[in-house]
Amino acid sequence: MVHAQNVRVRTTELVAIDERRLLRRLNELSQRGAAPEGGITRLLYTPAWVSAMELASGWMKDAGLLVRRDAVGNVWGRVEGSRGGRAIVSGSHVDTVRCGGALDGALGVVAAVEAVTSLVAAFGRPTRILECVAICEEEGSRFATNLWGARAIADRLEPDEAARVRDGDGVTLAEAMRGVGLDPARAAQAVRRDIDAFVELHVEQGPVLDERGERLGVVRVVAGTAHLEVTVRGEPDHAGAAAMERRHDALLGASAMVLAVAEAAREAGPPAVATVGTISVEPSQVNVVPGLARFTVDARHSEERARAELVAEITRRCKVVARERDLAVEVRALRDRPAVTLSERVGDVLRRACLAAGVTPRDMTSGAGHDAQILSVAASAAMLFVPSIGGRSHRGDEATAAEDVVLGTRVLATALRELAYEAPR
Ligand code: HGY
Ligand code: MN
Ligand code: MN
Repeated sequence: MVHAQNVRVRTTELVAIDERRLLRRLNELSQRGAAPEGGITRLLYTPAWVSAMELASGWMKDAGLLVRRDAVGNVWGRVEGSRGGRAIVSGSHVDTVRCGGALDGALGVVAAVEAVTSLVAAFGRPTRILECVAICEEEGSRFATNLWGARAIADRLEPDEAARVRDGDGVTLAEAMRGVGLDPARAAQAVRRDIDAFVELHVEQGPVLDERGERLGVVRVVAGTAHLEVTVRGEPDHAGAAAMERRHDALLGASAMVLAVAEAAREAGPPAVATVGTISVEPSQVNVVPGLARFTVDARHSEERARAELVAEITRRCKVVARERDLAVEVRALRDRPAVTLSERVGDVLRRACLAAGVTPRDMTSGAGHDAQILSVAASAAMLFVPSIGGRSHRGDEATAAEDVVLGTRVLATALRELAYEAPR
């Protein structure tokens, strides 16, 4: 159990952590879901995910925290504060993209556990409730939805979402929940209305810090993300008998649209980005002209009006291509995650902690989406970035220098100390 003494905590020096334990645990976690084809694939409610969650809850128990699994599978480690009140929380997501890296999400989970563990060991009981959380899912890698864990905490689940969304094998989210002992009917009970601040340590996943030789960033804005599904209908035809000029080839049309999507983002200029990450054709047979093609678009911008214009322009260009090629096209919105401005108050706590480390942090915009983006509706949310070497992420060779992993964790712990160990009045 946590000791009850209140240590006077006024210093601004950087909190010490167990660096070897931190790096060892990151490595242990990376073994959960190591994919034979390289990288890490840790998908929601799969055995690799269960194993990772058991690892994280074991670490929290070893620290003497109160550990519980909520109604969607987020795992919380809590130490009660001497003054109670709203909680100070740190964490990130446990799941990964397919063949992803060892740090996206995982760093924020392991660092939060290390920070809380080290704070309690050094300073005893905090004045505020202090929690670390391993969030169950953020990426949308298995099911046709994403940010499931954070949206459950923030009371942003869609009606009957668990019964409706399926994975590639047709398994519903609800069935998968039952498979790991969760009751989908209780998913809404994961909501938290008592969080004051949420702080997430995350790798930048872009090249800005690394290229400038800088070590820490504080995120001001997380870009908004629109996911679209574009369905192109033409006519299947015989690959040998149908003359080229007679065809209504859905895949040729979709291919022209895919190029148009990238052109629209390029012409909009940074930070606009648009990505076609999936495409499928029907009947998908070597000797049949595709009658149908379907692809997804991920379109992002840090300003909401500009993002709406980007989505509108992408839609317009797809319709122009369809008209020119005598095809039918349908553009359907799959999900929309608005851009958010994170908490200035908690961001300043992070900035002070960076200065305690002798580092002036760069103010940044995150092109990547994050749990903090969702949790910013339920708490004052802030994010700290450490460099991604070469800006690489969402790939097996994602990497951050060990000394930056350690620095980021110590700065996180220092910020949590200011938030949770208020100097006695
Ligand atoms: O898509 C994203 O930005 C996040 O990695 N899920
Ligand atoms: Mn990611
Ligand atoms: Mn992430």
